[in-house]
Formats: sequence, C-alpha cells, structure tokens
Amino acid sequence: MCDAHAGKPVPHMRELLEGLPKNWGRWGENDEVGALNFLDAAEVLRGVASVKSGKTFTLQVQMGHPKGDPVWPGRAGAQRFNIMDKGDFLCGAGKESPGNHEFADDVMIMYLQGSTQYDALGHVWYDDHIYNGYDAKTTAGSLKKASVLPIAERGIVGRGILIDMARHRGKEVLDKGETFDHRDLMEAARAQGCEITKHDILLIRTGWIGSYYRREKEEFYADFIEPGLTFSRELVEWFHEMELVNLVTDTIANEVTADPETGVVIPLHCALMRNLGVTFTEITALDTLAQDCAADGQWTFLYTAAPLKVVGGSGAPVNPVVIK
Ligand code: UVW
Repeated sequence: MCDAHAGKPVPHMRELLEGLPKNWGRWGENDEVGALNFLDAAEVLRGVASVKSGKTFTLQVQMGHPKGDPVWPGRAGAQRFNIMDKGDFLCGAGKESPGNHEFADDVMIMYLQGSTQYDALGHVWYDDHIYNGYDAKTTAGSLKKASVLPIAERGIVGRGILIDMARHRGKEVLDKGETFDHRDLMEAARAQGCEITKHDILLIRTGWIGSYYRREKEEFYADFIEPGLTFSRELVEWFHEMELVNLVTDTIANEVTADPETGVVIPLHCALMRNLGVTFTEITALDTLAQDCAADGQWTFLYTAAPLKVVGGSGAPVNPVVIK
C-alpha cells in the first residue's frame, strides 16, 4: 500500500475536493435522494430486462452472528434480547389468552450502520453543510434533511452490475489496504464480458466481509484498514459522468479507509455521497451472488432494495434482493 502522506500534514477535505463536481440543486432545492433521481421507470425496465432465469439472491449479512457482526470500530453489532418465550408461559409470567395461543418476543438494540445498510445522504459532511447544501445543524438530534426516510420511501430498483475485483485479481479476498479505481473496475468488467453503463447500481466484491467470518477478529480489525476504492479526482469525475446511482460493496466503508496519498479518512463519502448524492450501501454479502455470476457468466441483474423507514435516521438496515 502506498503511504505517500507519511509525515506530511493531512489536508482539509475542502482542499482535497476543491473544484470537483457537485449535484447540489440538480434535482431542486428540496431534494433528499440525490442520484436515485436517475432511477426512473425506464431504468426500472432496464433492470427488469436483465432478468434471465429468475434466480434470486439476498445480500444482507446475518444480524446477531455468534462471532459478532462486522462493524466500523466504535460501533457494536445488533444485540437481540428475548423477552418472552415458552419459559414465561411455563412459569405463569405469560398470560393465558382466549384460544390459548402463546408467543415469543424480542427486542433489538442496534446502530443503524451496524449491519448491511443504506447511509442517508446526510450521514457524512464537512464544512458545516450536508448533501444539497443543507445546514449541518439540521442533523441535531435527528436528520431533519437528507435522512434515510426519503430513500426508504422511494425504494431502489434498477440495473445492477457486479464487479468481482477479488476474482479479477485471482484472489479469494483482496489484501488489507489493497486499492483499485475506476480504470480497474472497467478492466474487470471487460474481463467479465460486461460493461458498466450510465445509471447502473454498482456492486463491487472484494471478499472482505466474507473473510470476517473466517479470520481472527483481532487480525480483521487491526489498524482498521480495508481493501477498497481509492480516491482520485478522475474517479470522482467518472462517477459524475456515468451518473452512477448507488455504490454497494462487501466492505464496511465502501472505500479504502484512509486515502493512501493524503491520509484523509473516507474522502469518497464526502466526494460521492455528500457532493454527488450517490447512495452508499455497505457491509453486503456478495460471495454467493459472485459465485453464481462466475458460473453462468451473467454479471448484470435487477437490483431491488427497501431500507427500513427510520424517521430522521442517518441510515437504515436493509436486505437487498437481486434477481438474475
Ligand atoms: C462512517 O460512518 C464514518 O462510515 P460508514 O458510512 O462506513 O458507516
């Protein structure tokens, strides 16, 4: 991994992203869903046209895995507590009801970014403004603007394309800190016999989240470095020109955690999510889908997702469904 910034001061996000495109105002001053606006009825039908066999795949990781769920350090995975089961009825705590039905109940406490999730466009910001120029003070207590709710209300349906970067590089899983950019993605697409096209929902497999369940946790989280997309001005311009709507990866951050050149942490969250309105879907399970795509040579499909309707949420859990 290149570490060119070592010893140099880390620039402010503003300096790094100076002069790069923004989509603020493109869909009106009240817009809260950003590039999802590109997903009109014609785009839904383009996704439907890529359905060939009817095979379906779900992309959420399990919540409450015995190993603990993979999360950004400082967060915790979902914790589920059973508060009613057969035992309550055996000891009389569960009340008899007419007809004598009994039931189990659970409570769950979780970070909204603590499983496979959609980030709200207002999730990350710099310079006191979130997506579309809304004042970052509107995030106080809950997101009053660009929360996950408008994204959840509309849902996400369109043509998805999976790029298996790990397979393209002949690996089961990319290395910690291993990076790639838009040129690598296009080259991998060509090798897969497909093409990334305008308004696609872009899914990228690194093998990273799948490897979480096989590795020691200490090793997985050490230095918190993931493989992933790396920042460049050209990459941001490419996303803008391609009008890509949604970035979906099997990593926690959707990008290599810190830009190896400058040391800036998660610049693509700011350049793509805050400035262009590209929605981010993180911690997805892509291994089974990728295996199937490699087997039948079909890397494009109908992608659908409906994050939970969390009022004011900075994100929401989701179980996307792919139909091939
Ligand atoms: C942060 O919240 C900082 O990152 P993510 O969007 O990856 O959860």
